[in-house]
Amino acid sequence: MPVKNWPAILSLSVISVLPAAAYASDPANLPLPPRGFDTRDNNIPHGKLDVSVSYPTRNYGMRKVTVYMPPGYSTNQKYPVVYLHHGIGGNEVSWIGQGSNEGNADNIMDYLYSKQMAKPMIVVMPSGKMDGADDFARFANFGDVLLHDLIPWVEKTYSAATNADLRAISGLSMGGGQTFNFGFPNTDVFHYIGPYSAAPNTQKPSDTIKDVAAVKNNVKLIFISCGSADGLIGNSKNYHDFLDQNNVDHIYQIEPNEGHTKTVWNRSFYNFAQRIFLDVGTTSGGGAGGADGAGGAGGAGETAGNGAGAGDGSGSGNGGSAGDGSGSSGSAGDGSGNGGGVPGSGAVTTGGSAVTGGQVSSSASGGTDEDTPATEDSSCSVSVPGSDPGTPPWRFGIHLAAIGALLFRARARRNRG
Ligand code: FER
Repeated sequence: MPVKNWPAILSLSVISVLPAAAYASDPANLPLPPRGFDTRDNNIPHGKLDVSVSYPTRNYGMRKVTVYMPPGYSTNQKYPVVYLHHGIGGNEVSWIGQGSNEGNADNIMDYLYSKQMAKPMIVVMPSGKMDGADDFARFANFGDVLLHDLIPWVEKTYSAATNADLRAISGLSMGGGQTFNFGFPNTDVFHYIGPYSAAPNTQKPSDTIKDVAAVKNNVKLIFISCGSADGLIGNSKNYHDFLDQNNVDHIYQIEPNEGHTKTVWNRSFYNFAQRIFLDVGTTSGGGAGGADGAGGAGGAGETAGNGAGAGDGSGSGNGGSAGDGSGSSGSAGDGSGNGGGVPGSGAVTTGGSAVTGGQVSSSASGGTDEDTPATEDSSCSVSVPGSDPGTPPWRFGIHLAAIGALLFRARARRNRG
């Protein structure tokens, strides 16, 4: 194996020293997001929103969807897509803080990009309730629409990647139920599954997971979250237990003392979005920009060539090569940083294997932007072998590039002196 894959080697070697999960796994206990992660910040770039646009369905006429495109969205590249579902009283604007106001996915994505904590992705927020006899049927009937109307329309209308390595499904409450119900039977369509505070529409694990091996082989991240005080937690716990019993890696994130609240949903989307699409290749893999003289760390062979410069900003590296098909973190940049932020130009690849009833207050209850508890805390225990929720593997490359830059400059100074 050529040495240029050192970021991948390092991230794998770091991961391999993590203790294997002891089943049954514990909750992940992820740290709280920093203050302001879900509020609009006028000092950072914003993605573009297509709010409440219509798309055709075969059986329900025109239906509504809101689409978030990342800052710098360009049709020169294909983006991964996360399909993000609302709760019982929601619609296509609930996840952008309007209507029933269940979350702030747009602000959270803006925040994550501003910190270089997420891969550029399109966030598709459909109205996920079709016609039907009752709410269970209305939410269930969206499954067929998602697979056969919405996804094809998104992939035709936006610069969206079209393979399962680059598709995620997520959602809150009734949308969390949809995430379980549509995600697990379709592991050839979605390789990341993130249900939050799943509602009683959630089908039994034994009904949605008929093929445990397919889940293990296909799904790169299962992220289940719920408030510890949510009367609906049993729906999530059932899956946690089933997955543990079948030795299927997953993150089980319990938000302490939270009920069925927007606080849980925003934190959950923040945690999920930064852990998806990390190790897969697609078009134009761009490396992280290089530290001075050290060359850019390789990109994960991902979509955007938007490598931000590590180090002192004078270096660029020349972008990572595209993912190598084996799920590595991409190869290193080529040294000799010079110029600024040159996007990589990797070829198209698909990355490889994975690392990796009660009462409810109201679907719109819970924290507002203002009362979202803030501040960091450093406790973070890991329940997922092969995946470190604290630091996405590709970020090690950036650290290494910075270290390389320091060494390079120290040597240059010695040579001069
Ligand atoms: C229920 C409790 C909660 C239920 C649905 C919900 C249909 C959904 C809540 C939400 O989506 O926020 O008994 O039955």
